[in-house]
Amino acid sequence: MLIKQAPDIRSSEITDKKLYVNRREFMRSATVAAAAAATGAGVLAGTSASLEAAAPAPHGRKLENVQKSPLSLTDEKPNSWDQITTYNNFYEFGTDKESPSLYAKALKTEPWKVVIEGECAKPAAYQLEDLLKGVTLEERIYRLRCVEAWSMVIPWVGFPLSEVLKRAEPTGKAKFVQFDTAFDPASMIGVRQPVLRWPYTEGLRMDEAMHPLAILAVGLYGEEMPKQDGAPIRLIVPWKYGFKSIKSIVKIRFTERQPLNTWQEMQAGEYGFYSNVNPTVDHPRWTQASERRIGEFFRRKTLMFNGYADQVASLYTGMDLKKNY
Ligand SMILES: Nc1nc2c(c(=O)[nH]1)N[C@H]1C(S)=C(S)[C@@H](COP(=O)(O)O)O[C@H]1N2
Ligand SMILES: [Mo]
Repeated sequence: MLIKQAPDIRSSEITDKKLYVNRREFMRSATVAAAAAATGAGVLAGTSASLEAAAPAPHGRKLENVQKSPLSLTDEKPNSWDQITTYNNFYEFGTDKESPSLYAKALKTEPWKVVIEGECAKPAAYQLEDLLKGVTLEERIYRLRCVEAWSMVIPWVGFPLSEVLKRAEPTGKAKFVQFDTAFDPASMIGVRQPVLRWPYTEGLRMDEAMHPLAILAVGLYGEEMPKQDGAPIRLIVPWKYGFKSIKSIVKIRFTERQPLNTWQEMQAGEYGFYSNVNPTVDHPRWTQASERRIGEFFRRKTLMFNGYADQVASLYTGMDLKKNY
């Protein structure tokens, strides 16, 4: 990745950056900027993990037979393993970005059961291995845009959510799908406080859930999912704000009525059910027109539906996206 040469960085920009970057990350990039100034180098390969996309490395178990997908981004460089696994939102393990990487280790992910229930002909309680039988794992390199206005590019490994949903044979009454995260106060230090209503719950409309871009992810960078990123199985809906992409799923439920997702229940004026990435609808407390890509110095423009408009805009024809935020 190219690092902007130190002489081009105005001190006002550095001050601005301090306001929105967490302290640890600022210190890291400030160190690199200083090193660049000292050596006169514009590119410092390998100087800092936060600035170099790490090649797949043996952090966990390698996933076998992962296929490339034509639905992956090809023109944006993925964030590094280090960035993706140390800057997380996973409130079950604390509300700051570093806590999940420190505390999610306590989560016991084997064995793992996923219950599929509600409006379907074939409800079942699957062991994870059985749920994954017959699915082809694909690498899906997607943008992830948090409602807090930061973003990353992440090489997930997963498979279409639709495959699991179809297997359950949803009935005509199944209009929505609800997802629940595990709730285990013994291993999740965050759930001992009523920060959110637990278990963390999310939902999608049926046609959104069936869309080919919506995946269940079990890994990243070709390896099994790190716990802080939602092991052993999580949802990824790349055109919606990150909080829709619920982690460590234990239940999938077909419903007739729209589920009440956790963040909407917390603060309905700020977080809706749809939560499509939309640069024209600001969060009441900050702009959504731009975002900070983790590892980059300057903000970039946020794209409608997080850049996936060609694929998903038709799901919302006729809807007022300012009302249905
Ligand atoms: N169960 C659960 N899922 C969750 C969250 C959470 O706190 N709990 N945070 C969400 C938010 S706000 C974001 S931005 C993404 C972050 O995913 P990442 O940490 O793997 O980048 O996870 C989402 N899924
Ligand atoms: Mo988020």
